[in-house]
Amino acid sequence: MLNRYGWSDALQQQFQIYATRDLSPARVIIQQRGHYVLATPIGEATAQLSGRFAHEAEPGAYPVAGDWVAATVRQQEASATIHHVLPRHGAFTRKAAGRGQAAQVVAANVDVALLVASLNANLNPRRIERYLATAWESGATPVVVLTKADLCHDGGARKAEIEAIALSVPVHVVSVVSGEGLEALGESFAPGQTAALLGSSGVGKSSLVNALAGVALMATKAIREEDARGRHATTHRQLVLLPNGRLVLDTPGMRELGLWDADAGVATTFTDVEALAAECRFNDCTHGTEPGCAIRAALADGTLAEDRWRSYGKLQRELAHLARKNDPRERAELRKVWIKRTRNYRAQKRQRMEDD
Ligand SMILES: Nc1nc2c(ncn2[C@@H]2O[C@H](COP(=O)(O)OP(=O)(O)OP(=O)(O)O)[C@@H](O)[C@H]2O)c(=O)[nH]1
Ligand SMILES: [Mg+2]
Ligand SMILES: [Zn+2]
Repeated sequence: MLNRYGWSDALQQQFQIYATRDLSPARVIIQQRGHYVLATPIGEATAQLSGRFAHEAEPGAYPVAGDWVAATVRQQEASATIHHVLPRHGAFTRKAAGRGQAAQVVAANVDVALLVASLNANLNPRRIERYLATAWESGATPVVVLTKADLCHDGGARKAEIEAIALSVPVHVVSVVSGEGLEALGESFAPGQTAALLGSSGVGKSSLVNALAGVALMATKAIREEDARGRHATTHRQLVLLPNGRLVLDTPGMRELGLWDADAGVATTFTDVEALAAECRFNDCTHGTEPGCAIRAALADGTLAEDRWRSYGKLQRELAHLARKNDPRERAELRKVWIKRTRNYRAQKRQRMEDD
């Protein structure tokens, strides 16, 4: 039972310290305001925190969907009590609501982050760039999923545009209406691995879970397609075991989740350089000898500093180089570059706020 939920020898080892008592390993499959459902060795059970855990644990240590826990299970009542949370990997956190407040963990033990955006809405490459940076930072491997292909006539071009910024990250174009791309998406990670669906409300995350599961497990809600605004159909987090042996974790849309302030506008470390490049006469300007090159003009009049331009070029080359490789060490390097990039951006943003 637990093997299907991703239980492994490594987890078994971590569990040894609890195995002496009458505790069983279990995985949190539903989390909704202090109410839990666990997958346990003897089936599903509703669960509560032990009084001691609730009393002693830091808020960030409370179990979330995807967590492995040590619990006492009462078979007759199909109920359980959670006593400990096993160490996490691949955790997604929601940024603190205010100063001095702890960041909140929203999903744990995520191997793959499915970054979902709709081809129907305004597809924002900058936003996807930030999703990617956050995913790398979490320790999960990102995959980009572009949904509602049936509503978009230039899906191929959109895909190419996103592939250009996603570097080595795979980009899937899918539709739950036509079935396009669903099988490939379902097999883009291994059986026993956990993928979390992350993306704005209404992009079709729950619809994907239902299509992959082959049954309507999750409620979905129609959106006003004219402005593509979602209505927060999903309010809890749920881990679903698919018929093909993969696990997907559905989450509420990100605006509510607050993972990224998706509406606040997105930027990367080199927004100034990117804004300049957008002014070049030719879309594919290489900033070499083309006429009407805004980058060369800015370098000439000093608006753009030489060293800033050089470090931009260096980062681009670094990313392009890493993207061509695909072994784990190079992947780790790529992850570091993304993290550095995000940190720089955050530092700049802080600096700007302090300057104001
Ligand atoms: N045409 C079309 N509509 C889709 C597709 N996928 C989802 N939809 C529709 O998009 C709307 C929103 O889908 P949901 O699955 O509820 O979106 P969600 O991302 O789970 O939204 P939240 O739970 O609010 O975060 C529903 O009306 C779906 O029927 C698709 O591939 N094609
Ligand atoms: Mg949903
Ligand atoms: Zn140029």
